[in-house]
Amino acid sequence: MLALGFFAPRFAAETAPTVFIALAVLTVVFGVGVVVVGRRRSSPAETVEAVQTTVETVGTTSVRERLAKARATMSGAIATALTRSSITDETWDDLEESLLRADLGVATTTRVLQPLRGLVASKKITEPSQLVATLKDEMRGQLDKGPRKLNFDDSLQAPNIWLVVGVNGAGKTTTIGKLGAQQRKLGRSVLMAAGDTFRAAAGDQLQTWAQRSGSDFVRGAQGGDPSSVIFDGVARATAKKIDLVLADTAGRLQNNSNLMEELAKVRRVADKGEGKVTEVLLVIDATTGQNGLTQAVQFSEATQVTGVVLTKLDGSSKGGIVFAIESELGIPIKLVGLGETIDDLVEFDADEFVDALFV
Ligand SMILES: Nc1nc2c(ncn2[C@@H]2O[C@H](COP(=O)(O)OP(=O)(O)O)[C@@H](O)[C@H]2O)c(=O)[nH]1
Ligand SMILES: [Mg+2]
Repeated sequence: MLALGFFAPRFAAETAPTVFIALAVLTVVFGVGVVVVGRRRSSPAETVEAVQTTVETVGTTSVRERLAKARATMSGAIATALTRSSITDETWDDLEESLLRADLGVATTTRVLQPLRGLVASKKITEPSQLVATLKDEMRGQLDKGPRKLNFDDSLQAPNIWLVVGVNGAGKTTTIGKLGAQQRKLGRSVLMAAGDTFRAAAGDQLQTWAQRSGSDFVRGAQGGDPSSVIFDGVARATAKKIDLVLADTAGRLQNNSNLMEELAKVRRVADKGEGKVTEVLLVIDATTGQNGLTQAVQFSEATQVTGVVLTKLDGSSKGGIVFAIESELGIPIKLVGLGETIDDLVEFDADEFVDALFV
């Protein structure tokens, strides 16, 4: 202790200038570093992108950001593939692993990799970077089943009806809420029909969305016949010359009757009145994985699905199910849910989706 007390002041006096100089050097180096990084951030190309962002691509940027989780999953293994100096068995393992992790499923994974194996075997592709670029093209090619625009028949002298189906908790009611608010912004009048009579809370939830967006609202008794709620909704919309009926449905039923039979009936009854069903949207939770394909087949048989809404992509590292749904079933993915607010429902953009999955 004593020795320390004796040496410390001397040590400080002798080393102080050195420490000072070292600190000064550090400050300068760090300062230059900050300036360099700052400059890099505002390089010309990126400035242009930033300007465009404020004009048109606000949605795009946020979609990219919010797809970060999906991207992170794929890009790990793909980055590893890119670090290899040549295309080896491990490269194929890396790619396969990343595609399966993103939930493309075995069939789709095999299908997108098959042509690439041919190109590598015939030496048309020799570099890992070429391989990844071609994989990206191949994946884009699986997603060309447009049109993705929502069907709205302007010439109809009666309400357009958009039926929303899907399993419990997939995000049907939330999607109707967002969709209704967006359609109201487009200037269309909207009526929301609470065809999920399974829980009273489902009707309340939809009513809140209807009030928020300035939409009309129709509900029935709890446990009542969903078809009659939709029928009443269409009748009311016709009488009030409302443009669009958004029909919510249940993902499970009160009794043991078959959900698919019930939905088929809802669809028939909806078409029976004055209005016309111009869109049947199947809502699929992105975290569902390959089971989403089975759901798509079943719901499609019952209601002739015209488009898929993939929800919860903000919290999922999956979403690869969209490839199987489009390429195997030919049903276009029309919308993507990226959160719980009105602005969190965006049009599906295949190129952007594939881009987001890569580094
Ligand atoms: N993070 C996130 N949550 C969502 C999304 N869509 C729906 N949800 C949530 O998922 C839950 C179930 O949604 P709901 O609309 O009630 O499902 P429904 O049973 O199919 O009608 C709710 O907590 C919603 O807020 C989305 O795109 N992202
Ligand atoms: Mg619901």
